[in-house]
Amino acid sequence: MATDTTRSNPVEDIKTNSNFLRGTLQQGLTDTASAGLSETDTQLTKFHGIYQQDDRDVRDQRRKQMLEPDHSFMIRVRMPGGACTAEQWLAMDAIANRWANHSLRLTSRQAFQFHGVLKNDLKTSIQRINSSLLDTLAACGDVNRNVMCTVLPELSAIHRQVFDDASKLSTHLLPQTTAYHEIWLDKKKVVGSTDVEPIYGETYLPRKFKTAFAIPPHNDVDVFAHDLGYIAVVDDGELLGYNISVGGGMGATHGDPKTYPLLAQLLGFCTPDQVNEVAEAIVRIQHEFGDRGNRKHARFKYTVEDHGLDWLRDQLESRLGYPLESVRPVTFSHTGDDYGWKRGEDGLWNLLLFIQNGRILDTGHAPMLTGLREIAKLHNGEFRLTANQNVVIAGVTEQEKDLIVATTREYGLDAHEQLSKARLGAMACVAFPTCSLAMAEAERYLPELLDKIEDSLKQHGLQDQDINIRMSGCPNGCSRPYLAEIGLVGKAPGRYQLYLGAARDGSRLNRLVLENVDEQGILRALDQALIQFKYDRKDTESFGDYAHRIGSDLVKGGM
Ligand code: SRM
Ligand code: SF4
Repeated sequence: MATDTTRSNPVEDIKTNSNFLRGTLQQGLTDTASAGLSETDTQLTKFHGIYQQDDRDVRDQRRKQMLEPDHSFMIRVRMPGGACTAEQWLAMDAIANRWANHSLRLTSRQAFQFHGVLKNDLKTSIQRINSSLLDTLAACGDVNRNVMCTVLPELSAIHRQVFDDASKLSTHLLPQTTAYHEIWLDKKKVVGSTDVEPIYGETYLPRKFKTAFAIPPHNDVDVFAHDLGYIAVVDDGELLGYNISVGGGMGATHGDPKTYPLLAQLLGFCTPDQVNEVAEAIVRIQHEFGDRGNRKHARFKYTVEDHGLDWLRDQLESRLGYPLESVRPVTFSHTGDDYGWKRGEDGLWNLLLFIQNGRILDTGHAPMLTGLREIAKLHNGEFRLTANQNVVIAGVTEQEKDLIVATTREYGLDAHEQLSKARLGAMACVAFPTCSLAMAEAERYLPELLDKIEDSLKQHGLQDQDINIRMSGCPNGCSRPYLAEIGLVGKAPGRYQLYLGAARDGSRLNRLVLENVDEQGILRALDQALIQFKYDRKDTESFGDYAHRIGSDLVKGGM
């Protein structure tokens, strides 16, 4: 598809005319006639980490009653590498209870999300986030988003360096406009000062841009799903630098063959001190050459695909003024999280806990929100949110350990000790009722579907198999379903596209094998695939590799 670098889509105009992301937000926030904001301002709030949403469960009913949608807002906190202190955890918990829907949502990009915040409470919530020394700037919008970093705790020294590089890059690529501080934090603009966006300019990027840092052999961040990836190259305990990967992305649109998920490709190698300049040059290339005419073709993955890897390397090297070194050999072994206790080289302990679909709330049998609050009160280290919607209680001392174990038991936070591998490895996006783009359920439905898949696994003696299952409520792929051994992508209420066969190390996408299937169809197809897998697989072949080898024949007879 031809790339249009002229500015012709409406969001480009909104950005250009926004006075560096101000729009009419100040006025909109005080307008009591509506619980929402103007259409234009809802595009701009994204750059401030805020999405306007409405309760999809009551949308039709309200429309019939001639009422405006039941508006509220989602706030996403930017936290590089998903790290926060215990004190910050307590601050987030307080916001969730006071101004949001009494839940904290851990995202697939290591961030907190609050849902159900009313317009009137937005400013106070953002101020509280900032007074805890976290913020929401650039958590969404056409900019570099929250920079991800593996939570890998065992190699504490390397982790610290890589995490440091990720944090510095996050700061380096932040927007410079003072709009955020004026609107949310009541900071006065210095008289006579003008905004400068040295990297982004007034049009920012053509589309969102995502960066991740991984330390092999763990690929817990799904590095190849990112626009830009840094893959640590470590030799004899020393961080030599990073292999650079470019052009990954998950999003697609049903029925539009010009949109598709793509895995990132390896471009070259850079040293740790070159990380920021490499990223800045790549962002500038995307700024210049990304498609501003068509938002469905505006992600960096299409820029790379349209122009080619050699073109990109030439562009990059001419901006850097030096050639990139060649990619170094490294291998990944797996995606997903490793649960339980791990001791770091620094002698401190780290406990990775399972949070189903990232949703932390108090339920009768598991008052997890309260439990994690209690842990935050007694814990002196930090928390790290994982890229798989889970949490690590990090930097636990030997003395603290027993009390933390007892607290996890008391509040039902020890589920990783009992649940099936399939459930522990599963992930669903938010979808209904808050996501405006959801076509089918995901977070609210996957646990129930997993009960049935677990039955099938048990029936075939496969209950100990580690098969990775991800569900998204639409083809945008927020749970990275195209990188799952079993991927389910919402098509319509109760209906999904079934994908099979991704590699367990995150290096191969799965393939569409069945379209528009309901629960019965999914279970029948999986049951049939699992039986064949049981009898036909080679040695220790994973389900993903087996499904990839057999292809769509695996599910044909079951339909
Ligand atoms: Fe996402 C849009 C939720 C990770 C691809 N995503 C949305 C919105 C904001 C819907 C909207 O635009 O109105 C969803 C809000 C739902 C809600 O109610 O909270 C949403 N995305 C999420 C989260 C919360 C899913 C989750 O359950 O954890 C993740 C938040 C991450 C964060 O902290 O920043 C989330 N989204 C992802 C990922 C995974 C990743 O980045 O590793 C992807 C696929 C990777 C990629 O970007 O290619 C992803 N989200 C999208 C897309 C498709 C983009 C595209 O290239 O086509 C959209 C729609 C869009 O941008 O137009 C989208
Ligand atoms: Fe919403 Fe679709 Fe993302 Fe799920 S995949 S959160 S339904 S945009």
